[in-house]
Amino acid sequence: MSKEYKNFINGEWVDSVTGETFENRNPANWDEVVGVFPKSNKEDVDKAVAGARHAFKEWRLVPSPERGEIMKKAGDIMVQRKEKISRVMTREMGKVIAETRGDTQEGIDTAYYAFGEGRRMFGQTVPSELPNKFNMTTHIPIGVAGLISPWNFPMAIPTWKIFPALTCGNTVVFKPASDTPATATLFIEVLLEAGVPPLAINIVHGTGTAVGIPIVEHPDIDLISFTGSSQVGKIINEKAGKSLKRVSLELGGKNAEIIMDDADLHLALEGALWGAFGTTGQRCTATSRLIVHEKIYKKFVDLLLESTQKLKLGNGLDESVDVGPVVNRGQLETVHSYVEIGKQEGATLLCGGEPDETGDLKKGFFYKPTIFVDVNRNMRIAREEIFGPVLSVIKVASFDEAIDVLNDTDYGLSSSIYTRDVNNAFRAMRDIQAGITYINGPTIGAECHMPFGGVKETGNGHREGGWAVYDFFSETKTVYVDYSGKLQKAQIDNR
Ligand code: UN1
Repeated sequence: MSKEYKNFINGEWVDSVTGETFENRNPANWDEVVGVFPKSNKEDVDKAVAGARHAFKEWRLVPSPERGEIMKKAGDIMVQRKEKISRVMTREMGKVIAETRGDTQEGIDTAYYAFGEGRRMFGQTVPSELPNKFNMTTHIPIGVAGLISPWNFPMAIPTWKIFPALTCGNTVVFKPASDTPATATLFIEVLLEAGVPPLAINIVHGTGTAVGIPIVEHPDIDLISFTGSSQVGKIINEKAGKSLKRVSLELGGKNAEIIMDDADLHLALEGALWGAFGTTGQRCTATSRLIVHEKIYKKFVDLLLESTQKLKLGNGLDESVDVGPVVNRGQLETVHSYVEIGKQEGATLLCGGEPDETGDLKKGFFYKPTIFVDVNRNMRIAREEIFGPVLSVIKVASFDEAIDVLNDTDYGLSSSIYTRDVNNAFRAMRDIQAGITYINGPTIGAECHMPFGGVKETGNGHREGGWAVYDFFSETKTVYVDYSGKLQKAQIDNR
């Protein structure tokens, strides 16, 4: 019997109004059902929003240091449950256990960061232009936050949204990706045990169309934070725009690593492997393009091929495995269709290029780590987000060409350059069009206390992570206190 899960709405664990359900299966072994979840719709969302709206009346008045302490407790509970959460996460989305432990750790770090922010929430005091008058800004809660998260970081990304949303005094209606509802549910259990008021946190399981869109369109939801594809992000922005909701979008990427001729090649190689094939390439920060200087191109490609062929595929619960499955059949098909496109476009397939169905692997959705060489910047495999273990290698003749190729994309999330030349490193920091640039590190590995987000079609200018996300989740209130005892007319009485 597989475990049956529920929504948490209006303070209660409940089925969906229709009683319909969906299954969540293990991508490493599709016969294994991880759990059965409520298939919800607009009516479930309405109930959740009503609960959250009600809870906001009191939660907004709880001092933010006290809210932060609840987040700290949540972090402490997650420390205790780190292994359990990580194993569930590997079972439901496939990435290897070392990485799901890292994902849970990122959630813990985000909790502890929220604890600190609860005591900061600084406003500013500013001199008034009039005598006997005092000016300041404060942060105030906004209302009900609608949070929609993806499946590739089933714990970290929900915590990036939920901890700051709650710490800032908002209440939450949360829809996790339908590929990773179990990890999300474990997180809600943690929050309730830590002391988040039950009505302040709601989880509604289901599809983007049946649950996500009603959240985005709901008149009683004040802000939306979404992580997912650029295509869906545009739809969300348009729909939310009708009611002028505040919207934070973290969308696609086509991240590149530049390897200059003066780079430490072994370091660059480790970075490329980790960036391209970690999480089976399913990160919005994944390295999907390698831009390699012609002087070291041949040597580097040989090293890359040799190391890639050593990567071990398998069930992520096996500690010796390097690369897990892709998340589901649809993703496997997308990845494979891009491989076909790459071949038709004239790129040379260096390795991989097909599913791995050896032995038990045929029970899941395993795809061999794939490298294309002789790629040029105009090919679709060099321009479109694939979200799988496919790496395109592009040869360049100079630093300037490398930067130009890197920037020649609709996206701008993460980026990386390996060089020992400090001048080029600083020019790269200035000239690369991306929200994140790593010098001598891979494109992945964001730390939770730093702003995270991108330029161009990667987002709409907001940042998650760090202090920046606390601005997104709170309203700036400007306050003037006139203690002169008389009417003072700004711009008139003082001129
Ligand atoms: C994502 O790729 O969706 O930088 C988030 C990283 C992670 C977060 C990535 N810490 O790779």
